[in-house]
Amino acid sequence: MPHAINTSTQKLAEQIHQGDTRALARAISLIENNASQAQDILSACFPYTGKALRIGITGSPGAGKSTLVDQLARAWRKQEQTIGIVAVDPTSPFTGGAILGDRIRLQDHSSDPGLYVRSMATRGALGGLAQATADAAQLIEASGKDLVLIETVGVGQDEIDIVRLSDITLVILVPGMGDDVQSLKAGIMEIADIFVINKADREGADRVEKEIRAMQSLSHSVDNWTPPVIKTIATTGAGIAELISTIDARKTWLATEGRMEAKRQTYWQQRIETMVQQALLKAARTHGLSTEELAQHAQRITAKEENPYQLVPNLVAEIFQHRKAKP
Ligand SMILES: Nc1nc2c(ncn2[C@@H]2O[C@H](COP(=O)(O)OP(=O)(O)OP(=O)(O)O)[C@@H](O)[C@H]2O)c(=O)[nH]1
Ligand SMILES: [Mg+2]
Repeated sequence: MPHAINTSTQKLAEQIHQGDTRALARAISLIENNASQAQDILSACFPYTGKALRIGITGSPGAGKSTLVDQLARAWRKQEQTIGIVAVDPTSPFTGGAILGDRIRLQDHSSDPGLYVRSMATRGALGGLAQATADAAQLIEASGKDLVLIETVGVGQDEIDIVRLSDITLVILVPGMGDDVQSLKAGIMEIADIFVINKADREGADRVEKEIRAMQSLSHSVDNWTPPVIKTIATTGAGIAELISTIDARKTWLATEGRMEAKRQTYWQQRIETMVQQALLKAARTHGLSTEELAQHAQRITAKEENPYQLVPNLVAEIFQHRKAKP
């Protein structure tokens, strides 16, 4: 049985829904810190979510993602669209000080209530950074933003997981810098709905485009959509208008034949599975999986005094017995 959500949590959710930025920031911090109210806040906010378009922006460190996001946000603000931006893992080992860059740009917009910017860098949250980001995006949606942009450095599994929660994914490439299409991970290439060649002011943009086209000619398009290739210069804003109309086209494409629903359904199916795993793990922690007890089990298992293949089914059985016993 779901338990009742306490009034202060309910109130926080209402404040978020009414667009209270401080309440939103506080709630995201609670999620990052894995606070006990986190699940209840998400639960209370859930009815207010599902209307925003989520756009993932991924690409190598320094590709110009933040500059591009900034340009997109400015353009959309002019169209009266409200926006939430989540910048994930700006503390990349490659660029180090980028978090400061995000903060500086954040201040640019701080007087605009239609724009909310947040950095996520905590890996301590239950389920890791990908889940904390997904949860933060949920809360931003609940605050009524039309668009949620998620910037992430596309290097690891975490980042790929983050991208999965987007409705539309932009993969940012740049000429030169050894950022050849072939050297990019296949996973990242497959998730692109739109390719952006940023820093098109540099030599080699045409070559990158040719490489993408060559790669695309080898694979057949899914559902009549071959990811378009857009060239941008994020520092000047060149190509941003074309990028926006391409995003609109993709949005229209998603809106037909139930594609958006199908995509979100796939996402939730995976997400529920992860959530169940975590809930079980959490229950197991109260049934002999505390760090100390784990160490004791490990010691006994190493000494052949205990069998891990019996221990685990027993632990799982205990969890379910406990669940059933509860009124
Ligand atoms: N020449 C040129 N420089 C650019 C362009 N876009 C961004 N830059 C510069 O590239 C650098 C990195 O830009 P960011 O927007 O911080 O890149 P990022 O991908 O967000 O970087 P990380 O978040 O650290 O991975 C900055 O100095 C930008 O001014 C562009 O189109 N042309
Ligand atoms: Mg950045």
